Amino acid sequence: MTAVITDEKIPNNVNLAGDRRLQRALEEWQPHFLSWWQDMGPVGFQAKDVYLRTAVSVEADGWAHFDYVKMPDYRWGIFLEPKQAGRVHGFGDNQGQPVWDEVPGEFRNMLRRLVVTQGDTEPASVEQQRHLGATAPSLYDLRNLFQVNVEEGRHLWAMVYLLHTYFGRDGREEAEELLKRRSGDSDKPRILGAFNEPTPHWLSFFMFTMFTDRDGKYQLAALAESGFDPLARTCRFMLTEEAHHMFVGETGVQRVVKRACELMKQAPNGDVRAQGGIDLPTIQKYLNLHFTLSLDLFGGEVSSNAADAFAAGLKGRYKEDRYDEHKLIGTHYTMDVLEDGKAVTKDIAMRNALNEVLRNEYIKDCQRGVDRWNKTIKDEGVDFELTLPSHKFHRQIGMWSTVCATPAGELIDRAEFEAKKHAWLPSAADETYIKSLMHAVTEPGKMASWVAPPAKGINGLPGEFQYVRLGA
Ligand code: BYC
Ligand code: FE
Ligand code: FE
Repeated sequence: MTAVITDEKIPNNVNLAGDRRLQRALEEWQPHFLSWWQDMGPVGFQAKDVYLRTAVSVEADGWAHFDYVKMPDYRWGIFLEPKQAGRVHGFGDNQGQPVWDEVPGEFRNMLRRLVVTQGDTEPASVEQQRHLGATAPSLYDLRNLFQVNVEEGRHLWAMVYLLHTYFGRDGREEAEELLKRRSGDSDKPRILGAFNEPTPHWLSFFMFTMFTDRDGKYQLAALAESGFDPLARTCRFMLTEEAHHMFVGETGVQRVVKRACELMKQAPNGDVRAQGGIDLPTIQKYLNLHFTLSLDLFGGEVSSNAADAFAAGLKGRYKEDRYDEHKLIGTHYTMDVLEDGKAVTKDIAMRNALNEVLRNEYIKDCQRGVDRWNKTIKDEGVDFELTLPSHKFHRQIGMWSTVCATPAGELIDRAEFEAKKHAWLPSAADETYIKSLMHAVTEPGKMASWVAPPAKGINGLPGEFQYVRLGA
């Protein structure tokens, strides 16, 4: 069966109706996307009405249209920020030259690799989260999960649009491959490490949307600076949706933290677990895990790939506008590197240090979120502080992956790390405990024992709104 592609089915601002070639490519790809969604998307709930936000245009009143939708009927659209007349390269060797509307031949492979890597994370996250619907702590949370899932689906569409429109036959092949790799599959895994890790319960979902979606924010922001204009414009629009994903994560963890504090005060001996909550030291372990998995997503500390992508004008820094200098020739970045098993501070040629520069911007943003969690703890009158572990701790990519470190960043030997790691990272027993708490709560307005209610509902609606119609 060939799907009929219309503006009504695929809301867009890329003149899809007038582009026969793109229509034909998408008519072939869309049924494959839908069968991937059925096979690998959320388990269950596909026939239920979910109160979802759909982007129907890029205008202020069009990008957040709310209504009940059955997920398979979600209108996955294609939106690019409107073109800015006269835009020039903001950085790199071509700074000041007009941006490209077509793929420059010499950088084709590098650009395709960036688009494919970005595109691969989107369906990967949907696969990682596919079983969570069965144990949602409330209808509000269930709806937020599905909102994130359909939007990650749309982000896949965004990258597939670029592949189909600008990369010819190999673009179409890559678009098919994006539906064939599987998160965690040993034969055909997703490209980046963190996207092959399981998201087995809601604490890890909240940590993932806090820390891993935030990598998305920083990577998309770096690509939003691109001199390949269609990529820049696509990523700019994706960033509008990303804000909600990080909101789900930050407020999700904040509500778990708040509940832990309430239960600590209620229990005579402060035993949160005895009352069905998640204690703060356990929350710290999951923070350590998901933050460090996400640090890996920025790549190696010293990277010629990063230097090449910057030189070519394909991937910039976070908010290039903030900087005075955009060529980065002869400048340096002072950072810790590993030499003979020791951490030493060195000046690294700036272009080669750009992964670390972006990672450090990301860390600052994570710290702002952790500060807000600590404010919640303080407001509850509890004496405890959550902290971000060092960038040297528990790394699997880059120079620190070859050594062991404490969360404070002190290098230690492997035996000591192994002996202490369950004080720092979730143990099998922690995991069993967290899973034991995961039961679906389906009555509107009710919450699971381990999480506080949200401060407000979605789109101005009350907390007890029927965000998912389970009966229908
Ligand atoms: N896992 O020069 P290096 C999101 C590989 S999240 C596995 O150090 P480079 C989202 C690398 O590929 C945002 N392999 O790093 C969030 C290379 O392999 P080859 C996703 C890794 O290339 C939540 C080798 O190691 N977007 O949107 O400068 C839900 C040496 O690489 C990893 C992007 O990532 C890893 N973690 O930087 C949904 C943007 N790291 O070529 C969605 C596009 C490195 O030697 N991607 N390697 O075989 C990029 O800009 C870059 O590919 C990376 C890596 C920043 C990821
Ligand atoms: Fe995304
Ligand atoms: Fe996201």
